Amino acid sequence: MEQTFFMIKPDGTRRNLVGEIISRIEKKGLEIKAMKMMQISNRLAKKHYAEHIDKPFFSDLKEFITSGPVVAMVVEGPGAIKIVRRMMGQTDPAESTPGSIRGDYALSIDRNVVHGSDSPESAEREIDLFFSEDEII
Ligand code: RTP
Ligand code: MG
Repeated sequence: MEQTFFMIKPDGTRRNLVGEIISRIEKKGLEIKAMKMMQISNRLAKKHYAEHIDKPFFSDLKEFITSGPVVAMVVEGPGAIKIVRRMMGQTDPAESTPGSIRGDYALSIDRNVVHGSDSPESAEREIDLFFSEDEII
């Protein structure tokens, strides 16, 4: 069994897409092992998006991801990391197939509704950043 970190971003909570998105995860057969609604601090944003800290879009990304509540999850299933990434669609919603979360609910790259870990290393790092061991069922 593989675990991934999955998050509904502030635009998703603001637009009341939480139920819709969680429903897709559940219907796919993936298991939610941990979940919380929280507001990301500047400090956590820098850690979570450390790989992008020197990119030109970083300050906008940090501003956005800290702008409202997110719903953070640990999602488990066989091949969960790749499966969740495929369910999300491409980073740029304009490139995302209809039927994917971003393909169905997003219009722009800087408001793309969800995050999912992109590799086993990211999954381990991100789960550890957002959850303590006793929060994971
Ligand atoms: P995420 O980490 O949020 O799940 O998104 P991702 O893996 O699909 O994309 P990533 O390359 O990790 O980028 C993180 C977020 O930064 C914003 N971004 N903007 N303007 C741009 O060229 C650009 N590139 C990336 C996006 O909001 C992306 O989700
Ligand atoms: Mg990423």
